[in-house]
Amino acid sequence: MTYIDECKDGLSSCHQNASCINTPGNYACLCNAGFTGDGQWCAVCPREFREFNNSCYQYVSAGQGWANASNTCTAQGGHLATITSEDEKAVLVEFLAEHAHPSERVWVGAKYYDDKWHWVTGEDFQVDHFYVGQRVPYRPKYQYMFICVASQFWCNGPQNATQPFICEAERQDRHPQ
Ligand SMILES: [Ca+2]
Repeated sequence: MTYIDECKDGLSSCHQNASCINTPGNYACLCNAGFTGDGQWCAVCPREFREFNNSCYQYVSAGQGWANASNTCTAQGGHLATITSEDEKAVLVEFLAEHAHPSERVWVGAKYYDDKWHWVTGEDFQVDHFYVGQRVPYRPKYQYMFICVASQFWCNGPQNATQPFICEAERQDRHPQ
């Protein structure tokens, strides 16, 4: 009986962030410390998301209404992006500059009700970067927040507007707060 060392012979399908462990007749892939996955895929962010300045974001260019966009993010293990610090605001500006077209309006995870804005995650709404006159819905049904990529300002619109969006997910190597 001949043993093949799939690890040594480069025959394994382990992800670049995994270690290959040779076993008789087979091999196993184990994610390295700090990464999570099944060995074929090991990352700090869930699939579909990419790491960007220590966070996990995904830019979805195929436009959807706000509610569908929100569901799409949830189905992938995240939520529409929430902006809860000046740092995160800056990170998202950078992320959008890399992915979105300047003319685009991009949904994020805030909704207006009970006379104020709420993040979909329930995080405190503290950072404020609304465009002049946009902090209160421009029209009664304009209860959904988007970012104007060119100006970086926050604006509000109706949920059926078809726009690209940003999803955010927790890093898998950290415990969610
Ligand atoms: Ca966030």
